[in-house]
Amino acid sequence: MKVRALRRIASIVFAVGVVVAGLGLGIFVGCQSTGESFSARTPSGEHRAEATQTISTVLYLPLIMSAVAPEASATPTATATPVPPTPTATSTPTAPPTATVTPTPTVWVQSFGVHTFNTSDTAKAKANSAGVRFLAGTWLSWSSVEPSNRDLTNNPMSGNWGLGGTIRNLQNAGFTPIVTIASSPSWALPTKSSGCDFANAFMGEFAEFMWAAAERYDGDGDYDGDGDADGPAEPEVPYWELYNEADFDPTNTVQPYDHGGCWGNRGADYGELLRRAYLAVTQANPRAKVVFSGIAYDRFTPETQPPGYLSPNWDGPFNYNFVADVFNYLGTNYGGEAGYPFVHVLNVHVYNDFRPYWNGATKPYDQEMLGKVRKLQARLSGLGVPALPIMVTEVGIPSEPSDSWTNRSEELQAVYVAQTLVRGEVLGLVANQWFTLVDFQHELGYKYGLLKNDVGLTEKLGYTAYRVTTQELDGWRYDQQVTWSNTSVEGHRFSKVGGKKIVVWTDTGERLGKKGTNPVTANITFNASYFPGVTWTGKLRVTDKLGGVTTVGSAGSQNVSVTVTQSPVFVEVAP
Ligand SMILES: [Ca+2]
Ligand SMILES: [Ca+2]
Ligand SMILES: [Ca+2]
Ligand SMILES: [Ca+2]
Repeated sequence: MKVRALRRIASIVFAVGVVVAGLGLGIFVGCQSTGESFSARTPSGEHRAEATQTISTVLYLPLIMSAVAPEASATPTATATPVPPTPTATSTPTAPPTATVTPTPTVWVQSFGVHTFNTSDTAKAKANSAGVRFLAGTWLSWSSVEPSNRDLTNNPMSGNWGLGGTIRNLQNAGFTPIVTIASSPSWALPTKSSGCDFANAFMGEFAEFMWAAAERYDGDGDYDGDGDADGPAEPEVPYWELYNEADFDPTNTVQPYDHGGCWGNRGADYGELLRRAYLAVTQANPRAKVVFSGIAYDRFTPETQPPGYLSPNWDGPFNYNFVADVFNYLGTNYGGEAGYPFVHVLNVHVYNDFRPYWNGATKPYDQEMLGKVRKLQARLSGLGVPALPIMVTEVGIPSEPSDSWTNRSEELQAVYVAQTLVRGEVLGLVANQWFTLVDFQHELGYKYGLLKNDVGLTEKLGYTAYRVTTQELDGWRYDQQVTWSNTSVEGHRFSKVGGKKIVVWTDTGERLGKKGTNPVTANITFNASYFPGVTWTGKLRVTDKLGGVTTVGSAGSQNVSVTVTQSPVFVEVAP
């Protein structure tokens, strides 16, 4: 079984609270040292990795596992039937109203997002044209705000704040930003920390920082919450993510390049951090949402990985039990306290290379992202954690280069873009961030972007697929999964008043581009029963991921056959 964990790099530019990071497979290592470079090879030579950190504050150490994966015997999990969002009943006032009671509309926003390091005007314009709603990749560094410890409780203006301009620019461009808290200040670090965690003695200081941040960025110009304006209104930050990939265990020694430090071996401490931050943020701004760290939740340490995990190929530094440790701590100590479980949104990263482990027991159900998110949900439910909305702050695949194990191409990337955006809507994600919008300089040349990092940010096929998918699904709510006898066919139906649309593709259960595997082509038949409530004509309009349209069938025919591949198509009854 050959495995090669390719070398990776990530460089981070930190400026005015925005970190520009390089990341591939969501493997995050927090690191605050600068100018550090390192490389490592396991004795077996099967794993190899190098990473170089150029600028520093936070280091991402993503890893592509180009591997011949052992067959995973995935543990069967309950197949959750997706429940379409139901409108909230609005009570009618019974007393004779003197004023008109306006029901508060339920704002429904689709999950389309990107993670981006590039927030240039061109990048923002292209993201907007592609239908992007959410932007992740903006960071607020605690160490930048408080390079030395300040009294933010009595004088919140004493912090070095600088996030407002960035947030305002993103919001003016039409995006909802997700701000990630990172990089603890040196005075709060535990011994050997790299900046991605802090010592327990500073929990109160962290809460103070989060309170001051949420109070400042709540849109009212009152920076200290005393009811008096202190300056210009700063833009409101709607989502605060607390550290990235906090399930990293810095004590893991599986692979020497995995250094840095987060919370993976300190689940209880992260639980305390979460509780303190949640209480502080919601006090300062009851509208703001506290988002769990986007956990890698793959490449688990050998000690913690669940039975059947893809060991040894996927061994890594992430603690499978981190989330359980967090919520067991909170449930045991604060389960009865107002605010439990002290987080508004759960958050997990999804990378296609690891999908075989997460697939549902029965194709075509719970494949890939659907499987990973639902298994995580089932696990938390088993721990007694109330159901939480979910966000995926990273999901992606590079368009190049290919290697001995994996074919990569713009075409395959575009296939994954369309599949991913659909699966995110199927799950009802709060936000679903493609990693990443624009290619970034990567030591091994991995191109995760939908746009090339050239002067004009040239659009790749993945960009077109993103735009077409959001256009096709704009305003369409997820309805249900639809199936055929061929279980390699994955189909999802969406609805609108008077309309049904089915997105369908084939899925082998294996990662895209895996050498030695062939994508499946299937001929499937549609008839009126697939489009309930829609007048059947015998003709179908089939739109591919790049926007090409064909009409198949003929007027009056009962059945229409369509050939499908791994590349998603959008199917509607044609007039
Ligand atoms: Ca302080
Ligand atoms: Ca305020
Ligand atoms: Ca004030
Ligand atoms: Ca406030």
